[in-house]
Amino acid sequence: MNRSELLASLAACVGERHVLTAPTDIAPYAVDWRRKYVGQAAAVVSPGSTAEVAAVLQLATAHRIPVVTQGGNTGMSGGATPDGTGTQIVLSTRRLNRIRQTDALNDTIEVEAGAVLEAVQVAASEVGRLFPLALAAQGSCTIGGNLATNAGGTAVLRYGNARDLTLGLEVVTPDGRIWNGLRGLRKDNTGYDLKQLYIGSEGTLGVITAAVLKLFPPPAARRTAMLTLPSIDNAVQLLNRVRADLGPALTAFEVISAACVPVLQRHFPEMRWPFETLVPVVALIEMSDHESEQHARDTLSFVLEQALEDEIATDGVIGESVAQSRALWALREHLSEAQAKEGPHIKHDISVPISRVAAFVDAAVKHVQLGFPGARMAWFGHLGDGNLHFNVLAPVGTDALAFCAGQGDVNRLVHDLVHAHSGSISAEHGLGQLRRDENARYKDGVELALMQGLKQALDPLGLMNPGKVLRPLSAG
Ligand code: FAD
Ligand code: 2HG
Ligand code: ZN
Repeated sequence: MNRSELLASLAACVGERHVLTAPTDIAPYAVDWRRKYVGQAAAVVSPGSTAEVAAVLQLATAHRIPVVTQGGNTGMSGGATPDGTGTQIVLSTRRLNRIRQTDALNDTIEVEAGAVLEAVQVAASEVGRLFPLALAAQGSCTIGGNLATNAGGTAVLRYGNARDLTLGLEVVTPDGRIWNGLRGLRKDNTGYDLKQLYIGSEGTLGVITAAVLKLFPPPAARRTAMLTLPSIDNAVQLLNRVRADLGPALTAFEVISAACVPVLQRHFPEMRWPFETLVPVVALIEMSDHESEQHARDTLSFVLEQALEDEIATDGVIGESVAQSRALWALREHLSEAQAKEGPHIKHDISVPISRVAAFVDAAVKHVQLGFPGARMAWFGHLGDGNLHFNVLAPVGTDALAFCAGQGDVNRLVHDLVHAHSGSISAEHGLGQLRRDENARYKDGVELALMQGLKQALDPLGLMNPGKVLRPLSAG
């Protein structure tokens, strides 16, 4: 099939205006959010229904056309970017964005894969419920992308990651069959739990077209506090203490290292950093209270006072209003964008057992400093989940691109330490193309072989997002 036949056949599946073919129209779909990967695509196709997704995949299978599924294109691992051959098609889920139904009594919502996360949060709140998945990209990332990457974010500590929030899925298989697994059940032991395979599969096994997600009662009040700490060890101690004091009311425990602050201030000067002096670590704590605003405030004030009294923390502020709390969160949520504006840098999305976080950070800081003098370790992240973004920025005033040419050496140093601390080299962003080969270095051989077996069973022609997560079998 030549290109014009392909385009005509795709148009027959979804309608001509939902097939993009001009290079300028395709370009935004062929580059990732970080602008690290730039590919090419034969076309971008946007189905408007599950049946249309099935028709596109039947066509792709019949003519052996590789398909890269894309949601909001906010992924951090290059998973949604086509390769450079120009032979792959991008299947965009943007038009599959309906909220199909909410069932407040069952605490569930059924949504299509292209629904933007924030729209799902709003739909849940309209029926008096909370959909707790929360991340800084929530205004553009989609539920399909969230599930395909098993996204984490800032509320995992209390509510779990995307996997924990999913009860049912609808998936189109590579050969175009529709699996309706849209069950809203909390108990269902009728065989293999197939949805778990698709969650976190990064578009390599099939296209997720819809999901049934869990909802929760919204809290009566939310309060946020920011505390300054002399070390990461103190942050871990504080986490341990607030977990005991707040129990399930603790909904987020994030940390920000000192090197992040000047970068944030440089690129978002309008944001007010609440502390005069730069300290090694700042913790951002959020509690959700099911009693009242006053109860939330009193509880968090008590936690803060105790931490100061026992010299775990050195200073702290409490968001006195919703607006103040939002302002504290905004500082955390803009770190990623600030680092992107600072220039190319080397990302690590690691997790280690919480009991080993302090030892890991101390060792990583020491070794990177020794190996790459002047490099800025602007780490931050979800301490409550043992997940840090140990990002390494070029020394101030140096050529960032040249620095990033040494990414492999920095990755190796950091990831070897992660491995030595029994951790994971991809806690929440997925492997995509960024961490595929690095993962093969650390993953158990049997586990990798089982993963290859699953890929072969579910996508025998290797058409779904080839080259992401696993090396294509033919590549050895
Ligand atoms: P895309 O980028 O479009 O795709 C991501 C992967 O999923 C690709 O492999 C793609 O092929 C696959 N995919 C997409 N849709 C489907 C589908 N329907 N069926 C099958 N496969 C599909 N991530 C976190 O986990 N936690 C964070 O806190 C976080 N914060 C972020 C902050 C910022 C500022 C940014 C830019 C990103 C952040 N991310 C975070 C990363 C990103 O937002 C998440 O990975 C998100 O889940 C991706 O959703 P998306 O719709 O943009 O997916
Ligand atoms: C976050 O926690 C995201 O803000 C992005 O996962 C992390 O930019 C990063 O490295
Ligand atoms: Zn994160």
